[in-house]
Amino acid sequence: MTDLYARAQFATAYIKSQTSTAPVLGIILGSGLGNFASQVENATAIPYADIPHFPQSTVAGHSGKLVIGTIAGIPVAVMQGRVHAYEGYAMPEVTFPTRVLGQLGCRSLIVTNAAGGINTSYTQGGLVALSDHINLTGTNAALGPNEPRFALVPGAAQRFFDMSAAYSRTLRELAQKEAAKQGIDLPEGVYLAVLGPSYETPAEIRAFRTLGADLVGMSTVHEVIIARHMGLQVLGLSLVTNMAAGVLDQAINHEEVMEFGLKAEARFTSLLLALIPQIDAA
Ligand code: CYT
Repeated sequence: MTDLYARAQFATAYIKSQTSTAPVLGIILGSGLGNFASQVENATAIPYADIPHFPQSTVAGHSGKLVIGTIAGIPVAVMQGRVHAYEGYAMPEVTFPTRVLGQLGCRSLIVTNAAGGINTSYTQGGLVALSDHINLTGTNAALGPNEPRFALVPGAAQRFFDMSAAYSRTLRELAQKEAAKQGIDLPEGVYLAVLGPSYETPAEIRAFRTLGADLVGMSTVHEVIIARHMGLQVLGLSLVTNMAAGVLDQAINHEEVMEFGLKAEARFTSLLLALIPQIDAA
């Protein structure tokens, strides 16, 4: 079975055989944010290893389970862990789970990640709502033959597709309002993606700041490109786990990235719990 669409359908059919819940919202949890999956009620947790064609994460802190159930009564599919291009996965594999979320019935997607703060007004442990992205990974998730059957809404899944409103203004406004209500600081920012796995150099970070980037990371943009190809609405949230290279006079390490995930967990969780029913209604 080489056809991407057929593989995605096969994986989707397997998942549907494991749960009667039909998710309308997908959530991809980034490094250090995986505990949010414990918020899912009436949960069916399916290890990625059990799902046909699903890629397996090799990174510490990415546990590799699809958790389907409800949050605040809304049927959701939560990806606890994702795979990255730097692990050696090809683009269709990195974005395979996003394709499957769409086929499961999701019409909105919340993508989250751990990112380095380039904008010096950000603080470690802070949350940022993505307003846009810059893809400097040197590749594109929609490479290869176009598959119109991936369209979830009329006009989607074209060969060339619009990215001018990749991060839904409506969902961003809901996030801003809810954050303000809860007293959570939620600035907006542009996420720049690199391939990784090396962290960036200080010279790269200075260059990225000049280019208009507020955050840097190694994920998200591929999933967002594929979500937009299919016609999903996207909300992007970054957790600033560290200031990017050269901003502070110190080295960057993965343990710090994980530690700040845990510290931000309460804010992240209460923001998302309140947002989910609003996104479903939007
Ligand atoms: N931090 C991070 N660069 C960083 O500085 N989490 C990803 C990429």
